[in-house]
Amino acid sequence: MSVIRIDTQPLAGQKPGTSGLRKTVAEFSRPHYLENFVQSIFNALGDCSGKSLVVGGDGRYYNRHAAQVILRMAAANGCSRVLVGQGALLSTPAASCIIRKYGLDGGIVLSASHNPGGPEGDFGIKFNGANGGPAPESVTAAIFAATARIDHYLTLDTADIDLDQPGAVTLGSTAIEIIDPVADYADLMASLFDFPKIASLLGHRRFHMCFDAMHAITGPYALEILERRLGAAAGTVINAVPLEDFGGGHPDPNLAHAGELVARMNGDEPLAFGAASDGDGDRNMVLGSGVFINPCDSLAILAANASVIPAYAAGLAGIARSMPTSRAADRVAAELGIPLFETPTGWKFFGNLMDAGRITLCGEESFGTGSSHIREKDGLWAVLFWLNLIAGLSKPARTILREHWHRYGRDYFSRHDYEAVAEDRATALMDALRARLPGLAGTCLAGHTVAAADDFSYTDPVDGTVSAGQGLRILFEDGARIVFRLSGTGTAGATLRVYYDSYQRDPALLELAPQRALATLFAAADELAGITRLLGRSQPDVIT
Ligand code: G16
Repeated sequence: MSVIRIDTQPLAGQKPGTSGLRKTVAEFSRPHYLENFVQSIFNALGDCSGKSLVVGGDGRYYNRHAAQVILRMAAANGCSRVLVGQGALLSTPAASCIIRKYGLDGGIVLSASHNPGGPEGDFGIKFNGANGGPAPESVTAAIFAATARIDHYLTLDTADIDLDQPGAVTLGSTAIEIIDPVADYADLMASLFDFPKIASLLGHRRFHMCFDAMHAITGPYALEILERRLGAAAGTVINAVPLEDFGGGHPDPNLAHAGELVARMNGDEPLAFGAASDGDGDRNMVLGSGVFINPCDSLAILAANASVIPAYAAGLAGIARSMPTSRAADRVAAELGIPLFETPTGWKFFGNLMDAGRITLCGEESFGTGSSHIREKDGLWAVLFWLNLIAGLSKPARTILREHWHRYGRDYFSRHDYEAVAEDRATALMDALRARLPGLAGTCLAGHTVAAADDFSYTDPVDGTVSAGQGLRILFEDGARIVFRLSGTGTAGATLRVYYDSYQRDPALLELAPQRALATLFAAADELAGITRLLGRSQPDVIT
């Protein structure tokens, strides 16, 4: 088995986005495309000799092939040890857990998250560092720079190895360990939450719940934790077998795509609690009986009640949320007397704050919630947190939600996505709006007067890195807000995201449908940015 050097040249379209490189399978299948990017990761890391990594992914089409390619290239580049999940499977949170638990130098995670899979679907690859978190912008910039210089990659002249049996093999002089992808993560969850209390809730004859794994990676994790360790009834976890095309579904845990879960929540025997996770297991959606718990509210509620959970009973250091996420968590942080950090969209911005001990909990409107137990957002962790709260407070999820609104007021929130828009049109809309920001204060739009408007810029309080151009914010005198951003995770054209939130304290107005409560802001956004006129779209493609 010898190291071979393959000549190549830079390929277009290898700039990492919000969360690694996410492209269609067709793009990844182009000659040298995957190999160029993987070698660029190794080149950006510098000398790889002696380095240890974890590799695994969400099980989508191309996952197994990519894992084999990466193992050969890791060996050829001199890595000394690579842990790989059995079947090349690993959820994103489990990868983060394993990097931290075994003190590895990093990991390569294969996933396009909630994007559809299969030969016609998407694939993705992201690098996580030694803290277990997504590579910060300095590292993704170095990887991108390496993709522009690459002239060869290294691999081994050897066949695929059997990834379906746990055990150890050597590849060249690299030790490859094929590990149980679930055990370490399940042990970590057991150390954070009151498992006996959750088990007694799940064993209660009147508490029925459903977890929809959407034929994605969390199936094996949810079966082990919810059904085997916590004793939930068999069948609590649905769509539990990871499939390469997610069973033809869209593994995005929202009300539109988790249709089977929604039907069960509203079925003949309505459930008390429902939850779903996404392709790679880092997102979560939680539902109470008759209520959808918005991710922005979920972060605020977890923070407000964290003292119920063993791992967080000693208190929270601080909370962080991405800028477009509603300000519900800010109200909790203020009451707790702890700092609240507003970061750009992207989990990578939370890592420094956690490493420096500045925050314990963080979350995003995009169905991501997490804590410093790892450095990724964590879908099942959020579900267990909610179950521990329901058990610890002896209240159903819907009551916990309503009591929170009555105590803190409600931050109505919605996001409207315009997908697969021509890139030049989306850019023109954003450029025109950006140019108008300095003169907007005082303007009245659909009954809301603009107080301030800016293009969000973040200075990392730990290392001083400045990330500019992170979203256009329109702040109104009445406390409402509209944010415009272009997504960094789409694979077709551009996706315009428009985020809306407004604050309501009147107890009589806490139960409105968000689309109704925010309707005048939708009109204001169209009047201001000309969405209908410039994009030719009268309705968003997705509303969350
Ligand atoms: C990724 C990032 C998140 C981000 C989301 C949406 O999540 O990890 O931090 O909020 O994309 O990003 P954008 O608005 O740029 O599309 P995931 O679950 O897709 O990996």
